[in-house]
Amino acid sequence: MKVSQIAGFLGSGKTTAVMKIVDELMKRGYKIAIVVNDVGEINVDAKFIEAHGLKAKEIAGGCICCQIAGTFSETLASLHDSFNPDIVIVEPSGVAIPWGLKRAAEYSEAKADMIIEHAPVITLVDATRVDLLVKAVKRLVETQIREADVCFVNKVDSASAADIAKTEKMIKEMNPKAEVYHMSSETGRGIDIACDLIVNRISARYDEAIEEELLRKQYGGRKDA
Ligand SMILES: Nc1nc2c(ncn2[C@@H]2O[C@H](COP(=O)(O)OP(=O)(O)OP(=O)(O)O)[C@@H](O)[C@H]2O)c(=O)[nH]1
Ligand SMILES: [Mg+2]
Repeated sequence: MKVSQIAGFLGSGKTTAVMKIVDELMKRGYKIAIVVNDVGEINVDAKFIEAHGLKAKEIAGGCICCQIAGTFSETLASLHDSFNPDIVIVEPSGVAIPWGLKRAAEYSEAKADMIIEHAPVITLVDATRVDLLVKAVKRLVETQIREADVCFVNKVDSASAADIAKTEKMIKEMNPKAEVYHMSSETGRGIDIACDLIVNRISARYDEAIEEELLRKQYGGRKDA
């Protein structure tokens, strides 16, 4: 079972992009599940997803959507046993850390008879709020960017050219290895690229040494910094 994370800070456009990506993947014939990790009290995402007719049940074309109940690894295991999707698209909470989620996903292997494959970790970066992100939540944004395989400069339909360039530069500085593309769920830009990446590519399994190395680069060695 393949697990695809669409990460990004609060409000970066994850849910909107996930819905577009799921539509496209279903058109391509894949059986898809969505897991939303919503830590908030008011569950805006579930409402949004319900408005699209995807409430925790199979719909035409084969998609199931559920909110995390219990632990993430149990959710994945039970999704596998009950629905057996080709790909699980995960929208982590806006403050989740990608490598931690990879590890949690792999825990599910012991709970169901399956192997987890990771799609490339995709992080969305909101180009319309780049200044705010750098000022207010730089560390978290940096972690999400550093741990990504691919970053999408998002909302390019409503960001200025200068802000798009600034966002790209920030991503390149924080993670020189990341592939960078543009996305707009408004115009559909980047959605096909995201789907191609999810379907065709595989990202590394969780590796504590790599996580330590990422944290060392970012925080100078203290894992709890
Ligand atoms: N202009 C523009 N606005 C967008 C785009 N994608 C999302 N938005 C808007 O950005 C806001 C947040 O979008 P969401 O998809 O809810 O973002 P999210 O990352 O899921 O948010 P949380 O789950 O709360 O962290 C909404 O008002 C969307 O309509 C885009 O491509 N362009
Ligand atoms: Mg959301």
